[in-house]
Amino acid sequence: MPTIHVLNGPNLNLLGIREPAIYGSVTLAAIESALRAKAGTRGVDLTFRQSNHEGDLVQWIQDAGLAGEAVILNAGAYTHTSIAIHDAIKGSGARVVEVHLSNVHARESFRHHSHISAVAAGVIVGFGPLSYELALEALLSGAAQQKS
Ligand code: CA2
Repeated sequence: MPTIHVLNGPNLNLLGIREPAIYGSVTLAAIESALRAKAGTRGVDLTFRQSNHEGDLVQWIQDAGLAGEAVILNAGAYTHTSIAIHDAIKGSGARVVEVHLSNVHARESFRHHSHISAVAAGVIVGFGPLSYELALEALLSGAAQQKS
């Protein structure tokens, strides 16, 4: 059974608990459940993880890429700062779909640039929890083929 890794960056553990006006009231655990249900019907094994530490994300991306397994990545604020995550995607050849809950382009200018987009197969922003499901659909459909 193919494995897809869903990786979540800093502060996403607060989803549904704080700032509902921006990020909504759905928790990360609820996003995981919905995604697992969808993946289960499509014969895909999911890992779903969150970390507030950049190095964890770098390691998980490397592991997935070197194993030839795809990644759905919401790197949180590291999206806008992390050359290490960019390098991990590029260096391991990970096939990554970048996702964001909010429309980062309609927010502060420091959220407009992503270090991940240039090495991602595609980017889905602004659809709340549905962003993750659209990313899964893109990977399952074969649309997200491009590797970094
Ligand atoms: O929209 C997204 O998915 C983001 O990746 C979320 C990040 C933000 O830094 C990116 O620019 C866009 C922030 C995640 C923090 O999530 C929170 C949730 C509830 C309360 C506080 C933070």
